[in-house]
Amino acid sequence: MLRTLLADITLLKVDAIVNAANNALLGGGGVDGAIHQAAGPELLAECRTLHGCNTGEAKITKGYRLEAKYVIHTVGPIWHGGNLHEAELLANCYRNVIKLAVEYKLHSVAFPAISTGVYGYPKEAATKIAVESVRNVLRELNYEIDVTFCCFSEGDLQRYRSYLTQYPF
Ligand code: AR6
Repeated sequence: MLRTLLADITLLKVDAIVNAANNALLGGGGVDGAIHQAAGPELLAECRTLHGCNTGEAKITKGYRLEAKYVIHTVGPIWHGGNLHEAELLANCYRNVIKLAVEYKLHSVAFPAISTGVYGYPKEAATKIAVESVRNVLRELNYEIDVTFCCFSEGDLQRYRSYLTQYPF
């Protein structure tokens, strides 16, 4: 099931929250900073053992002081105008997060709007990629999981809602 919510992702009680990280996986601003702040220094210590992450890929850690059991870290593309495989890389983030969630047999996962903050990805296009890539990979893997698109602004919430209403399946 896919749903949207206006919330601070660090407060969600789900099996895994997704972090929109950078290649170093050593923290940063935005949602990454908020997740590290809420999870505590143990998260950074585990991240150090992962030796970074390529753009479009995903790595899992424990959630430590978060309500979520796990954090799945993924690295979205920086928007450079659309000709540097940004769409494919962003779709890979969603796909690879879901693949890890399936591998760990998770029942619920919450995504932020990856790449649409500091990394500058156009929001409308990013919403479509988020919803369609999650749907496609779940269909391919024939797996049921509760997916929350956790929005951090009214504008994002409206965008996800209207996309899901317009394209319900
Ligand atoms: N809960 C939910 N969503 C949030 C939260 C929160 N607490 N805080 C921010 N957002 P961004 P990016 C939303 O910039 O564009 C970091 O420094 C935010 O409103 O966090 O992928 C990393 O270390 C936006 O919709 O991630 C990287 O260097 C979305 O999360 C870089 O930023 C993503 O915004 C990654 O940039």
